[in-house]
Amino acid sequence: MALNLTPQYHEADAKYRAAKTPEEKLAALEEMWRELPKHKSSEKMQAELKKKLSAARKALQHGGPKGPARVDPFYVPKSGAGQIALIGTPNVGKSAIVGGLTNAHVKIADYPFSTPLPLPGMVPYEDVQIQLIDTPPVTADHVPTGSFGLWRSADALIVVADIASDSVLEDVETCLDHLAERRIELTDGPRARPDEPEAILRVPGLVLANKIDLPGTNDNLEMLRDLFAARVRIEPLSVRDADRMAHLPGLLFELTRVIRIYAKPPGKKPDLSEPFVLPAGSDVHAMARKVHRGLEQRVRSARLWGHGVTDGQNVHLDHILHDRDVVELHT
Ligand SMILES: Nc1nc2c(ncn2[C@@H]2O[C@H](COP(=O)(O)OP(=O)(O)O)[C@@H](O)[C@H]2O)c(=O)[nH]1
Ligand SMILES: [Mg+2]
Repeated sequence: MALNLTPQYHEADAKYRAAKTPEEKLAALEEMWRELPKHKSSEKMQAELKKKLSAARKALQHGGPKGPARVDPFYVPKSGAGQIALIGTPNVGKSAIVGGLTNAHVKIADYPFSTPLPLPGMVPYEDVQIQLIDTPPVTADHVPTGSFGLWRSADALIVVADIASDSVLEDVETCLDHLAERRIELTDGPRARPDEPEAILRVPGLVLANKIDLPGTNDNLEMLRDLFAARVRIEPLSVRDADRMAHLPGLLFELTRVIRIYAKPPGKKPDLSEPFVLPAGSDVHAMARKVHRGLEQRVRSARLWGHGVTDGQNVHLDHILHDRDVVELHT
């Protein structure tokens, strides 16, 4: 039987080979483990991966054979429909955004470096939750240790800028440069999964031009757009503006590039209580695998309610699904 490794597995494998720190290695291995099909023909790979995982965990706990105990405080386990990390220079409003959308106890302060470690919160959007991570600031000549691993593993990245600041252009450039140095570019399209370690990683992302409520910021926004709009999407924001904040969860969901699919047991009503969350572009086959590992081998046909089909239409297993589709699987 073929192993049928997913593109996500190959991407995680590439990350593992490119990993420079024990934290990055472990994060990549954990991703590989999640993505590895767990069936008979992959038993050998499973065993090898388990060995590597336990070695990587030990290396982290002990800091190597002789070193002191060490846990990476920058490693944030993924949770919810997607993980989005903020990047920004000091005082741009990163913590205010996370504090405004989630229950995380962020510290919002008008002095710099008030956020020493990444702090995740969960943003509710319709029937899913999106993980949004507040982070310590970057400056032109400083990137907090550990940021790199987070930037690579996050599903999406948001550069936060203070549009009222005289240095807003340099600040955005600083963030994009730090990413570029680590071979990361923000994209309006899907996450691109390079096979070779040296390839540029394209991560869904945008710039939030925050504090648009402050006077005289429209000129800066225009300048920012003139300079950067060709490279990256720019969205104005004000944490003080309830309407703009209310639009943010939808924007975050868009960035995660996932779709929500509901399962309908044959002869019953669809289960709308909790969606299956899949990468955009997934087909019925991927849905079956998500419902139950191994089910994808047994599913023979499917009926679909939703985007671009008549209700209950029979579709092929390679039919590409859309957000909010309802699928009935037949084995
Ligand atoms: N006027 C205005 N002030 C904001 C906005 N967002 C954040 N602030 C203020 O900017 C300062 C820095 O915010 P903070 O979230 O701590 O920035 P961080 O360093 O990027 O995490 C605080 O005094 C916030 O109250 C906004 O949209 N408008
Ligand atoms: Mg902060």
